[in-house]
Amino acid sequence: MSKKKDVDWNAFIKHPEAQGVITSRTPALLERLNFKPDVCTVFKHPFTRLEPDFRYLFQPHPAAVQMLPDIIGNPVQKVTGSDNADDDLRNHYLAERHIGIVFSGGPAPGGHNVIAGLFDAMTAANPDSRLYGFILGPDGIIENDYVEITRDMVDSHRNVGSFSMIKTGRTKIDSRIKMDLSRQTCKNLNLDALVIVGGDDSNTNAAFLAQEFFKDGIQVIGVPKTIDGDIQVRDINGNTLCAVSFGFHSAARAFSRDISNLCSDGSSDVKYWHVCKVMGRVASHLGLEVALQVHPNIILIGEELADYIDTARIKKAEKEGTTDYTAYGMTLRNVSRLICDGIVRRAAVGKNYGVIVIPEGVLEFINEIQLFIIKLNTIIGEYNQTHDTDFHSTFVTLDEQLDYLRRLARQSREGWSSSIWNTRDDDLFNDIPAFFQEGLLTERDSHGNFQFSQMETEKVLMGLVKDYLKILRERGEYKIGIRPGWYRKTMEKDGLDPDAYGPIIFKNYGSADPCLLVKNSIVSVKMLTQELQREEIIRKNQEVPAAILKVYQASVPKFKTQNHFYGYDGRGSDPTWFDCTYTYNLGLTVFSLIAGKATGQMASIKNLEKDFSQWEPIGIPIASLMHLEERKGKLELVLERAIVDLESPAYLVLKSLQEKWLAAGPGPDDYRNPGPIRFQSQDADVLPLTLILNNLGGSSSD
Ligand code: FBP
Repeated sequence: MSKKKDVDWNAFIKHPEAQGVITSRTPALLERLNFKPDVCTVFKHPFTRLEPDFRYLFQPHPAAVQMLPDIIGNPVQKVTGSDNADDDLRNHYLAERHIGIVFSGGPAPGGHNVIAGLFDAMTAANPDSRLYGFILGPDGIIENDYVEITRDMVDSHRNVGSFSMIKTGRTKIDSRIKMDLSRQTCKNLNLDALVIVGGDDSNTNAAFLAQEFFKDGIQVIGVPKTIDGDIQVRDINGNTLCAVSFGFHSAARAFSRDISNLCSDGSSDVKYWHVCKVMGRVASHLGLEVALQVHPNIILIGEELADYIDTARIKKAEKEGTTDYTAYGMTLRNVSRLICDGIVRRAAVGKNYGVIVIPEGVLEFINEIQLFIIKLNTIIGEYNQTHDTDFHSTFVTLDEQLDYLRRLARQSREGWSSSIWNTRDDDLFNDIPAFFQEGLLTERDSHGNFQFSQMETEKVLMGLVKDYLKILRERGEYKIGIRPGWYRKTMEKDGLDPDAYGPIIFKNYGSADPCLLVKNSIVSVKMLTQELQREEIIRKNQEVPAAILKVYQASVPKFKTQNHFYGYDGRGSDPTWFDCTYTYNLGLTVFSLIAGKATGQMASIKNLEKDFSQWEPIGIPIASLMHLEERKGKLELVLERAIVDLESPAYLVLKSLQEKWLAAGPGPDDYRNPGPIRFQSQDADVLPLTLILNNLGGSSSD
């Protein structure tokens, strides 16, 4: 046996070439760190001022007027550049400041650039100013856990994705004690302002904190973050003040890149349907953007499902003098039929593969599921409010939870309580698979939101799809189309006359159809044999010729799926040019709002959907954007989320191209490859496609 040589591993590690390839400071990272986003024209001036812009009007909710009296009157504030400053502006603008910043909710690409923009602006105004980052989200404020953000920290995170510099969390500052602890932290740090970078719930929190800290003189500014893209602000006249939250574009591009790779793989190996669940709690904005980027064969848009009206059912009910409520909105079964239709049509032209995009929030738009979600939110919320312990600690297993629901149903049946859970709910709930029940009963987040990303939506839908495809196969309606040339070659190779067998086996033999379809009545080898014998092309007891068997086997579809979930990967992606530039300018806007003495405002950039030269930094009054929504079983004042507008150009374009993307015809698929995430501003599709298309419709700002 040969003796092993002693190897000096350290020599390898120290080798300059090894050092070059194992360093975490890759060329791509260095390029990002050195990238300098463009700044809006106003920021090229030494000072900025705020000018109230009364052209934009809102209709504040009475509850907001009552609960947020000190910030409800805020107007939209326009940030303007100024070369000169009077003493008052100079003193205030250049003052030494202490500012705290926190990330709240899910990560979104671009967050670090908000910090970078704010840091650069505040230290340019006064190098002694300090920026504190609260660790792990709002918990950091409550627990006084923070870090002072230094230039080195900023420089090593410029244009880089994730929220890793100070981390994030989902805690809601929603009780007197949490408010008091937060105030204490802000006072300890002598904060002039607190910046909350978050989604709808976090900006809701920002409004309540702005109200709470108003008398203390601590300003609170929100920043619109969420990959979901559901923070979009228009005034009552439809003027767009915030076209989309940051992070949306980068996440959509990250998902699109991966899904486009699946399109390439799928159309090469032609044996799988790739089922892609795409993040986005509730609204389908991400699904819509991804579909425009990639052109998948099938895409569901939740908002469209809720809008569906079954006219045939309505007419039938009218004739019978009744009302059929199930005719409004799609059921899970309807949706699965829709998917099957696409699969069967593609199979008929020989394409037994494809890509389906399912937004994670579609369940919210499916009648029967939405009802369960609302009822269970209420039951869990009520339980948590009236007991010392919470629902999920008391009822740990699914059986215990089902048992509790059963008790509620019994109580309501026997009339001892007016529980919203009745016997019918219980029966329907018991009909759904256990993993789905578990998903619907899963713990709500701290804001009372249903956690769609924990649901195996695609598994539920595809389960129904598989069941229905089986029925269609048994009925002979789901077949793979056979290419006529291949059929002819296969037969002739075995010395058989294709024209003699063709009319017996196929229902469209001799037609101009691109593919031959085996007759519906032939759904097994036995039936194929009987048909050939009946037509006397083979004798009784004679076996089916091998070539015919081969053709028949090729027409029998095997439905195989691969499920994928695109969510957390996109949240951690590096930002696109759009998000790098958007967020850096948001950071600069935050400083201008603080220097301009604003509070209860959300930093925003107007005209995002237009050329960069037209981008305009503004502050939007958060309190005016709030409405009442069901949370944890109660109505709460929260920032309104935007869902997909079914009249928007982006949606209408998708609608008109869906048939083309299904590609249930002889030609090739219409897949689109958007390429990798880059930050070159000259790319044609440098903005989200949804924004580009919606801008064509003139639905944006003046
Ligand atoms: P934010 O609204 O906080 O930005 O989070 C959005 C999101 O990424 C959703 O798309 C998704 O449903 C959810 O967070 C997942 O949350 P969690 O991180 O708790 O699993």
